[in-house]
Amino acid sequence: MCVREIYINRTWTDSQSPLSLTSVDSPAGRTSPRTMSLSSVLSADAIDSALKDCQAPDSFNPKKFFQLCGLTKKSPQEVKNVFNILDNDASGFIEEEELKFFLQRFSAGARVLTDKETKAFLSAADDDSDGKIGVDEFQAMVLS
Ligand SMILES: [Ca+2]
Ligand SMILES: [Ca+2]
Repeated sequence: MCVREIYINRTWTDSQSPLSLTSVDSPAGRTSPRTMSLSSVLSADAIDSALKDCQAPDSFNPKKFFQLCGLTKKSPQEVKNVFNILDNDASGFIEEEELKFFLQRFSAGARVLTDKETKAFLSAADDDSDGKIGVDEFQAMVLS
């Protein structure tokens, strides 16, 4: 009796599995195959101050934002890399729907642009008036 109790006790102890603490999978939506990230082009501090400057709705100014986040000092190739990140569906253009979430590409917690801001941004960059921003239009807007 006594031996059996000890045996049972020991068996239980040996087979006790550690509490399941396996890491939770990475948050949904962050697993894009496009691994290039804005933080590899721009400094986190610069992104921060650019985002802080346009926290209030309808205060977003694309030119000022590009200056504050340091993009205006980058090479055409780096600006193109940023364009590719903003072109979330890899269509070759930044469409209005992607433009709306522009700030969230810089920081997931940022706000969406208002309709007014989105349309003003689009028309400021859209030189050929096709309703979307091509890479040349993006580069021209940022670097001119
Ligand atoms: Ca696109
Ligand atoms: Ca265009």
